[in-house]
Amino acid sequence: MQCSTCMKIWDVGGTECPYCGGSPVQEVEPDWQYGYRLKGEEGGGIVMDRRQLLRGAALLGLAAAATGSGIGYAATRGGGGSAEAGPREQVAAATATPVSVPAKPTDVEEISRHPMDMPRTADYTLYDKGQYQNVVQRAGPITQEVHFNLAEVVATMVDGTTMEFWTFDSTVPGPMLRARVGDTLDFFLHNPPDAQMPHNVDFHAVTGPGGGAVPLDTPPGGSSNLRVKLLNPGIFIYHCAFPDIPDHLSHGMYGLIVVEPEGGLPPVDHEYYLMQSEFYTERGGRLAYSQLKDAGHLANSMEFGNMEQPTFVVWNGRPEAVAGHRAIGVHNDDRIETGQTVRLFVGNAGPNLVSSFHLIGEIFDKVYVEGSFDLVNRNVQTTLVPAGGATGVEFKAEVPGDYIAVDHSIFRIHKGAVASLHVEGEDRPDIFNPIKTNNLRSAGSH
Ligand SMILES: [Cu+2]
Repeated sequence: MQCSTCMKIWDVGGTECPYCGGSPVQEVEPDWQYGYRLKGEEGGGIVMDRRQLLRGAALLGLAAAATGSGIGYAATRGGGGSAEAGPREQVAAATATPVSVPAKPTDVEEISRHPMDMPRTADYTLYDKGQYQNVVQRAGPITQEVHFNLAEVVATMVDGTTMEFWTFDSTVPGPMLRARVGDTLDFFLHNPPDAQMPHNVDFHAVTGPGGGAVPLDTPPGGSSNLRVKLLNPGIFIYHCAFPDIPDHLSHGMYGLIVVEPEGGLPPVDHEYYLMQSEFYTERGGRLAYSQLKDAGHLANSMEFGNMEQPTFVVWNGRPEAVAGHRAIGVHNDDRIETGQTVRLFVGNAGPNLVSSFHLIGEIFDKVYVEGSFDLVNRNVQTTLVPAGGATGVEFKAEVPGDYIAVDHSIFRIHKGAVASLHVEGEDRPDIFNPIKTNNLRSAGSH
């Protein structure tokens, strides 16, 4: 059913909206492309003006450009982008526009931590105020003093749609830490006085009860300090584990800590930091993220978390965070050239879903299975990243063009799980040679 007043949808019947008490309510049914439609009416019964229609069609086009997904092809075929949009496009446009609560003013301009924003070395002795400082010449194990500042912020999830995030250092994911086995982590957690609640950190790299969570419980206005020795190498996640743990995890409180093996990791030309996670909102999981633009402020939903039906599944905090001008390899000081090697540190915070990590058009030459540097698999297409786990992958870029990293549970690209990577260089017809193509996509990669 759908409320005609607040436009929210629920599964079981009734004549009154359980959210706002409004009436009348209308019966809806699942729609193969857009999630739902008014029952039996194929878009009929939704009154729209021409401006709304065009806006909805434009949003679909944007989504297609960002994802390279089939949405765009279907929309073009059905007349999206023109004033002659068909009934399915009308439904899509209508679902993009209802606003229950207006978008809130944002506390940060960008919630996403860029994949390049990570330490290039494990040889620093201070992380503070967002900076990796005091790089040293390592002769053996070192002590790293690390300061995380907690921040509960409102930020943009998609254009016109805000959410509340709880963060380490104001981004999702939080800062990546990098040490070497045998190092000591002298960790400080600071919670500002205006915070709503306590937070902590459970480091999966830490040996000891709770991974440090309980001693790091930090109330608003407080700080805490835990000193640990890193006994095991690997790629680990960390996350807030203050009760209710699912509530804190699903607000964005996680990141990676890489503990390099003795002697360090083999050198590569480029390294990046990617982290998958889900966000659960009152809108549930019916719509594509592109249909949730201009949806106003979306409250977190424990109900949809319990049902494991995310609204968003994302790389680095929000849909399209690693695309367009924020894609990997498009920045002047970080071009990936053919012949160069790339390493991705990939975490999965969950809270619920297992990721089937795949880079379309590449084969991983090496996979550090489940984040362990001791188990290397080779020539892998797709690798599993468990919720609360991580992996590392390496590949050599041979053919220029645009590549897309996905969770190959593939409907999740509708929910935002797409990250783009660009490779430059001379064409390699000896490896990849389009003999006859039909140019169906004018915005092709190459
Ligand atoms: Cu927390």
